[in-house]
Amino acid sequence: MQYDAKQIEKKWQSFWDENNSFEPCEDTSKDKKYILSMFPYPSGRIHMGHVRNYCLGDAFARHFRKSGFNVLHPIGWDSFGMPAENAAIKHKLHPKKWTYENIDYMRDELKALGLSFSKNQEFATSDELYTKWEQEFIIKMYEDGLLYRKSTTVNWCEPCHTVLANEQVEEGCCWRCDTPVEQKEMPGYYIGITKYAQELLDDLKTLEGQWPSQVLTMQENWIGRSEGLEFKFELSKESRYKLNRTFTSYEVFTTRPDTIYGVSYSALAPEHPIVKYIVEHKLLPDNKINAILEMQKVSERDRATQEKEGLSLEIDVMHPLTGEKIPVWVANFVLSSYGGGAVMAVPAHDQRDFEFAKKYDLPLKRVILDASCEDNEAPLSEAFTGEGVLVNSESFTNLPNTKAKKAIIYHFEQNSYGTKKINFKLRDWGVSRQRYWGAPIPFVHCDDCGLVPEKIENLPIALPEDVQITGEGNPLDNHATWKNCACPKCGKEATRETDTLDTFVQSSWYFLRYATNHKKWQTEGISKEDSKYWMDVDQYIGGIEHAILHLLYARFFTKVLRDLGYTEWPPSTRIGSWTWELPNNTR
Ligand code: ANZ
Ligand code: ZN
Repeated sequence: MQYDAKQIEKKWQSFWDENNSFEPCEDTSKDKKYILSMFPYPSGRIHMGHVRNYCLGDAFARHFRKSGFNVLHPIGWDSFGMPAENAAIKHKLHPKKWTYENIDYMRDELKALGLSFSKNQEFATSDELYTKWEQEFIIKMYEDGLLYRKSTTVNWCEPCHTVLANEQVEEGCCWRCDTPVEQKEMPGYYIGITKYAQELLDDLKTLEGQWPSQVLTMQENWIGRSEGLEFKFELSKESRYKLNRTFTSYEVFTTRPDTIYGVSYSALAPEHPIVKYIVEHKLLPDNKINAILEMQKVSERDRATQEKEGLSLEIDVMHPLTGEKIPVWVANFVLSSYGGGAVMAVPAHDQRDFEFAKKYDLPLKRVILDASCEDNEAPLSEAFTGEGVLVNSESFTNLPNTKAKKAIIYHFEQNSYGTKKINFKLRDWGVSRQRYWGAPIPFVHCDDCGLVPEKIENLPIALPEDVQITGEGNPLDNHATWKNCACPKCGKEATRETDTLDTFVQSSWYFLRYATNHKKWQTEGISKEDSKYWMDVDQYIGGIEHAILHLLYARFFTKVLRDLGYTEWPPSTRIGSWTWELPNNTR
């Protein structure tokens, strides 16, 4: 006998279709399994990566259905984003048409594979109802102080008149027109994920044995908690005078207070306010000012791979303990957005500081001795970063450096010179995109009232359909009738925000949309009852490329929606498990 795939499979696929064979049941007394495969971007056609991923999920779903569980195995579409706009530019197709036609095509492809997805729970993130809820969350976050607007440097392409994501910058040039990308100050919206940094870190422990350990490590490093000392460097009298008394001091953060007596210079980021002031007021010779301007042009990302570079700012600060004068430099390896954007440099014990000091002939002061080394007098060929005993450190001399760390922090605190400080690498999440095909950020700019959130009853703020997409500028910005509106607060003429949300926002809560019965969703949004029953996800299947951002944002949104009162299922942060059995939700 021959297996006639075309005929037999079609027959059963139709049977499943007609009988709604893969819908979860509403009986919440049954044990459940929520099997989730990362939803696809509707790029046009299913590829082998999709097949692999969705077959894995399907095997789980079918196994648990046969074992008597109530199984939620949904599919949907992560349907906002750049490729739809690129298709619009290239093929002159409307992004919406392109997207929804792709969805129809790909849905049929998935069906032909025999995958057992729920039909009723399907949705696309560009559906207006999904946008409506997302905009409401954004407004609530704003009211809670979790979402805010601020100016930062972004990649800017002048000919295209647009902001570029890091991924759209190729060797320093615009991916579209090949013009060198500039760094430009622009306002944008940020979500305060750093407020949840500690909780996001702590909860990784609850995922041990469930998520792959390398994913946990990657998240831990990304959150990047460091403990150390924060203190102020006081500018010398002459330097204050030189800076027209605009500055008296600046903050630095160090994880190595035990090396405080080894400081031989201090370095500021090229964007540090003092550096900016010096440039603005031309307080250095032209060649130095120009060199600083050049440094500022390079993005922080590119600086990481550049050779260490800097110059003396011709000012100095006082050592907080010895009162000795310390020269201040600007250096390209100092990040502007971390720990005050300034460092105390200890070339003998920090490799970056070492390389910089060698290059510019700055002094080296050794303050920690290597117990395992015979000759501590020999010149260092690289920084000594190991443990050891303090020397040349006044009353702290002879202390083991781990003890000295604590003792020195204590000494700073006692004398109000500084405080113990915990820093995170994690940065607030910039969610603004100057693009058309995304969820509009629901705010209005009013000359009198400033930034005003849209009224909840006016949501969703849907995208206008009649737009010209050329790749230049933001189509929403050029759409007068959409952009001009009434201020929700005072009613006067105002303008709509034209930025749209990063597509990662949509993928941060889609699992909660699925976990609500589709009928309830139409009227209620996320159902507390349903989400309590279905969450957590019992098995999540997807690519390792999402190990950091997506999984972190998803954990974060889960906490935020809980704190905003949209869900009340156990406040666990687990959205996935890589084992068969889930332990009880405990926190
Ligand atoms: C002096 C020192 C001596 C340091 C030493 C290290 C070793 P984490 O938090 O682990 O990344 N640092 C502080 N702010 C910085 C910035 N904005 N840009 C670049 N580097 C910065 O590391 C914190 C350490 O990184 C801090 O401790 C500081 O250098 C540097 F033997 O201070 B350390
Ligand atoms: Zn107003």
